[in-house]
Amino acid sequence: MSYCEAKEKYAKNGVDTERAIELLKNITLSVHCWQGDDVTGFDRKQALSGGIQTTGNYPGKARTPDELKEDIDKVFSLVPGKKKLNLHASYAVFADGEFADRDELRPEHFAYWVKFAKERGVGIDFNPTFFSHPMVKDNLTLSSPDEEVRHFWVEHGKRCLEISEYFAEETGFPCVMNIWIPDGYKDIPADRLAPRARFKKSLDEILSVPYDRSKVYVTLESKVFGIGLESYTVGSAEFCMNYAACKRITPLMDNGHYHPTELVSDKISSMLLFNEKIALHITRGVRWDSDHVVIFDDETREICKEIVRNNALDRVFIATDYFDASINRISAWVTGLRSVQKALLFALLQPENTMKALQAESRFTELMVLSEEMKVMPFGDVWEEYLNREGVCSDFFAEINAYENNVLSKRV
Ligand code: RNT
Ligand code: ZN
Repeated sequence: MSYCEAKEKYAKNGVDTERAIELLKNITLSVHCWQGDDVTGFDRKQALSGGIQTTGNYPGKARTPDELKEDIDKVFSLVPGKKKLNLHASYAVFADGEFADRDELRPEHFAYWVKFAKERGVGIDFNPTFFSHPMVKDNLTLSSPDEEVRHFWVEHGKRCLEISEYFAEETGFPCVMNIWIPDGYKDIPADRLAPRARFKKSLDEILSVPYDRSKVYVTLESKVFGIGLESYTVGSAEFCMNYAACKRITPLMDNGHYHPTELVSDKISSMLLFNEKIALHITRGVRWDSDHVVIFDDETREICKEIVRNNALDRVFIATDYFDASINRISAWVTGLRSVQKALLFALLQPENTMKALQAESRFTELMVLSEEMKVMPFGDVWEEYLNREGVCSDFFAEINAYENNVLSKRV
């Protein structure tokens, strides 16, 4: 009943809720696996490094591939719409007694996840892991002046390209392979150029491996600073944007990776004008790149509005990237993913043509009034309807609680 009323109210504003629901159903979110275990992975289980940090010690963290798999299934069951699994190389699963270092990883080390993905009919995205490893020397990987270190990580990148292609072939879905390196300096460097030149050379070496560009989309993620790397990061915005443009790979913007008043929502349109595809890591930075759980806030909505009103749903790879260890991790995961979907739905329910026309006609008073009115439309009823149609419960806290009692609390 309430949905019918909501539908009518939206229709009066020229918005078709049925169309919005249909479009939302088909948007794929790339679900980051690392919320489940505080970015630990299975290959080395080293302390998290690279200037990123999880804080909190909530019980029930996944310790094994089977536990992580179980948790991901729980998350998938509570999140509507299309999903992909986003893995890091550090989540390789070895046979008993076997071990392969990052420069020797092979597709078979990810057969576990391919089986998982195939059984669930989802694709896999991938990330080489350039952190939490003894070969990260002085916080440097691909930009290291130590040739042994640099070479090790170039090899890692090459191995990951091969694994990404394997994911695409096995699952039938293209694989997005994202490169992010933590490299940088705590204090003012004497030479800003040489590390970037080495990073450029290393990327060229990695990308010299032939790969099928229709199956693997390589993305490059920039960053402004990291913890302990406050003064300089090698993979800055300018470096990554220019490199991606020259090499015709895909730029990736993480909204925690810019100065605090700089907004990714304002960057999307420019990036779309010059790139066939762009990629996003949706996160929530609180005072720094803290990777808080994404909520239904202004900037998440604004980012989604940009994707929708620029007609770019098929040109933006949307992934999540946050990790909170201070609350139930399944709940954190689900809340963040649902928030992105809510923001997408909210964007799909805007009378965008009317609003664009008001702007073009300089009717800014009316535009403001309409924008504010749209915020109090019965959005929740449409969201609820979407969840019902997808067969996903809207009150997921009870489910999470039961899962905590029956599964997570037993992990001691
Ligand atoms: C770090 C980057 C990067 C990582 C993940 C784990 O600041 O955002 O994307 O969060 O690869
Ligand atoms: Zn990121």
